[in-house]
Amino acid sequence: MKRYIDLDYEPGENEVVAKYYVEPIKGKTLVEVANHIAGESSIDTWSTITTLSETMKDKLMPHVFEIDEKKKIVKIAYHPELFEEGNMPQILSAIAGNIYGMAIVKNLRLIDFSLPENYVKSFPGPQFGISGVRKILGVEDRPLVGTIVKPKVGLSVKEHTSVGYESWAGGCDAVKDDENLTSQPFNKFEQRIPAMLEAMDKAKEETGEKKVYFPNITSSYDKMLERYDYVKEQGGNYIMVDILTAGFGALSAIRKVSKLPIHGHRAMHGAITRNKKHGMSMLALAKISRLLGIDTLHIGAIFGKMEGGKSEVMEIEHEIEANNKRQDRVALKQPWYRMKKTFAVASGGVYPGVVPKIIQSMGKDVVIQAGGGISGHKDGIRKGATAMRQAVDASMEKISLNEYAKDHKELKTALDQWGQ
Ligand code: CAP
Ligand code: MG
Repeated sequence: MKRYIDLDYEPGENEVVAKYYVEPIKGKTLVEVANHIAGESSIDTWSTITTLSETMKDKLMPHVFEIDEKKKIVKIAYHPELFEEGNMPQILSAIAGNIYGMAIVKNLRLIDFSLPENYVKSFPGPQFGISGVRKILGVEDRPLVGTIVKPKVGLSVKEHTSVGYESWAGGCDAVKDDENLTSQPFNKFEQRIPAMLEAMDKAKEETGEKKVYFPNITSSYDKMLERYDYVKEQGGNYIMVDILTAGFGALSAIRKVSKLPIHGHRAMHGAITRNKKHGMSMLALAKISRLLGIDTLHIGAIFGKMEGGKSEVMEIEHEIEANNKRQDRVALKQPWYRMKKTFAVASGGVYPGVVPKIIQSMGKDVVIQAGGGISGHKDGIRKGATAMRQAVDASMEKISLNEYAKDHKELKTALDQWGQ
């Protein structure tokens, strides 16, 4: 019996809506599988069960209200009481849980979802958001420029600090640890933080600019808490979490405690997002990140070394910067009520030559991050950072990079080195 299929059903304002790409295994129809997905993600199991009263069944049953056989798209509306407010792990265990492993499913991808007002409001969202981060840096009218200390791991605290200092002094607004650097024998967290903050202060004084440092606190929750406290105590102004490897529960807890902005690194997202027929879209992960309170989030650089096409990245950016307008939730346009906006981070294989293209696609509300594209500059890290800032300045002034490079030699060197 296809109990949950109801193509005339119109989801209510208070329901959770999920959109999936569904490929049944051979011998099963899309309708059949959609019905099972709806049941397994909510009130049902494989056998006929009688424990749930008819009243509760009728109340909580999911509704498959759209099936596109050609595109293999299925939309399901879920009763709000199936979920717990403020509990992202629970929501995901339902709409992105067991269903991936069902034997009758060949491929399944959560493309998008939309939450009703009470659920959106049960999540904190970013504490600072685009405007708050801009305020900390006193930069309103251009993209922010950041770097990742390279190599990812292997540098001593002294070497790490020197890369940080040179990058800030050369023009970076933000310097961050890499995703796999936390506290290793050659570079201990407790030693790195005060050294980096001292270097940041020095660069601040010398340049007259404000600066931020994203120390990677990723670990088990208790350890992250300790590390957050330590960063705060040392006078730090940001923290960074690898949001997927650390887990959404831990991230939620850190967001509750933190008085500092949170940089969200998406390491491991490729395992979930990359296969376009399976897993979850980056769009869905980005929405989750905004709800959970990420201030700056990696979403792809379009022109860099990592996979991620232009339309996809732009759609994600649009969503994490979307405002409070009421939109059509059935069409999966999430109204964000008063939730602050997440700053998009373009990163991965970025260098000065691609900066104008990034700004053209993503606008000025973007953090442009270059690791190798700064540290690899022929004339050193400081010049590398300067070249990146020059590329941003040229773009904002709408001057071509070649033109600007005529009297900005750091940029000239970078263009000769890596092209455009
Ligand atoms: C970039 C980076 C970032 C990636 C992550 C790296 O370094 O530090 O972690 O950008 O990918 O380790 O690759 P480079 P994404 O600038 O030297 O490439 O931004 O797509 O999440
Ligand atoms: Mg990295």
